[in-house]
Amino acid sequence: MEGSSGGRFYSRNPTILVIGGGIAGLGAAQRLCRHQGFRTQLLEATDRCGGRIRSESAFGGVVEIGAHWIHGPSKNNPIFQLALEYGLLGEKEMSEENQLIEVGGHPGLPSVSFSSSGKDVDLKLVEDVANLFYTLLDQTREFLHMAETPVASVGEFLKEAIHRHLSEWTDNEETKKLKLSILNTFFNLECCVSGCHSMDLVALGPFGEYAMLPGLDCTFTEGYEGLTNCMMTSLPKNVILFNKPVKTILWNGSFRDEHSPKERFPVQVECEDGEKFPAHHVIVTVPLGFLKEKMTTLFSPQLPHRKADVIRKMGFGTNNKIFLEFEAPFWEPDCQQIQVVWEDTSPLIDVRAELQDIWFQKLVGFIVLPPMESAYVLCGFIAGHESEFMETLSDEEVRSSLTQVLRRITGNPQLSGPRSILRSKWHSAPYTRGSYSYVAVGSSGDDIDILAQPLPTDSLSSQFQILFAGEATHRTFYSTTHGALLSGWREADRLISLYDSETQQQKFKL
Ligand code: 6YU
Repeated sequence: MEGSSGGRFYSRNPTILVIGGGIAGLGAAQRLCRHQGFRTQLLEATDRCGGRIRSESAFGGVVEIGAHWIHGPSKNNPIFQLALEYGLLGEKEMSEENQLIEVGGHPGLPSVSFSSSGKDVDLKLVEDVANLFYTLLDQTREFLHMAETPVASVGEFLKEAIHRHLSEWTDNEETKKLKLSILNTFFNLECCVSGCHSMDLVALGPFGEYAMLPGLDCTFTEGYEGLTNCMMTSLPKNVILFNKPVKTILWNGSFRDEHSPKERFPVQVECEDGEKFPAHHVIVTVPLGFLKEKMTTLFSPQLPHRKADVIRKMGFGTNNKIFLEFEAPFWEPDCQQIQVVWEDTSPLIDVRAELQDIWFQKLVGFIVLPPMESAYVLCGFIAGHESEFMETLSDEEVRSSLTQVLRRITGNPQLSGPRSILRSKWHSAPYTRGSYSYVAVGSSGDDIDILAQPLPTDSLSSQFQILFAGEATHRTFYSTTHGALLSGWREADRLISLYDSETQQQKFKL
């Protein structure tokens, strides 16, 4: 059957492959499977769905190895809506009150702040420093639609502003030094939020384009993966093929399927195990980290220069979690967050030292997880090259270093260290190669749109052979689960509209 939109490849029952079973891929597959006539198949490299949504049973409870919160759980957040539909949220998370809270995307203040010499840092001082930091961070939004910015990065902007403030501080020298050390922790925290090594790598102009939704960030009591599990089980049997890492996507071709020899397909996907899947359309949802590493072998012919260039330029960094399990808590019962402040550090001074000796200084602190069966668990956050270095260490090395850190900050050399640890290793994960995307210096929101553009771009008669989804392709919600889900829906809808308009045209012709 010939037709205009798919050109010589038009079929009433197109074969559509979705590559990757994260939330973007599952979202796309769900929509496509509801459309009668589409033959949809999802190829996932690993033995599970969820991707960077990954909950593990540990310490007698559930911990999140990847995504942690629903950012902005309110009516316009599709993750929140889906979680409601599947009945995965508690009373408090669903409450109107919770949905109306606006926090501007900033993490809450710590319940306690420890310095590296074992002193409690005054929480009023921490609050003042936080106010300064977030006021300056909010000022970055002013540069959104400006043709030029005074400096290239968010980091440089913040540091220049802090320099100016410094001269107005009337505190004694010791307090000034401590304030700079606290600011250093907030810089490190922002690296975790943005998923980057340094805020000097994050572009200033487009930073304000990231959009926040109202609602107090909330978690899934039974684990985030409950959501992707529900999506997965809603799909017809045999749609998902596990352990099918895609090696090459051949496009702009004319391929046959041995089961229907008369048909021709413009794309053929080849897996690592040699199996081949001809298709009319492929929705690629693999992470930007994977694209950066493999784009030259993943696509044949190679991606157009413009898209390859964007993939190279865009930012994709590492944010990891380290869970520490204790027999008894050393923190107060009402403590929710523990901040760690390294004295004698400052965002205005670059540290030059071996990662081996300082990696743990990038750890911003811990959130206290709800008590588990018979364990007390802290979840630490660490971003950047230090986080990637941490992945190369053994569990025992990490446990031992962090025991020393905890003894130092609590001023208690006898403190019992964690009895076990568990951590994420997103940089080494072969099908992820990092945590999430950011808009790096030298790139912009337009680059995100270029990444999202289907291929080929030049020929109307064979358009939409390869479509791109995944968190890094969402211009305003990149780095989040809701951005990823919306991107999967966007690409599924693109194909649905193509075939719906084609069907209309066919009807008019009759
Ligand atoms: C959020 C949060 N959160 C913490 C940590 C991480 C992330 N995020 P996927 O990777 O899921 O799926 C791709 C699949 O493809 C996968 O299954 C692969 O196996 C497969 N694949 C790859 N190659 C293949 C091949 N060759 N063949 C076949 N299959 C292949 N998001 O909303 N709340 O709390 C966090 C957090 C440690 C690692 C997060 C959070 C990010 C999300 O997890 C992530 O975006 C989505 O899950 C991605 O889904 P996907 O389907 O696209 O890919 C101004 C400004 C600042 C901007 N930042 C704001 C802060 C927001 C981020 N906050 C994060 C915080 C945490 C703690």
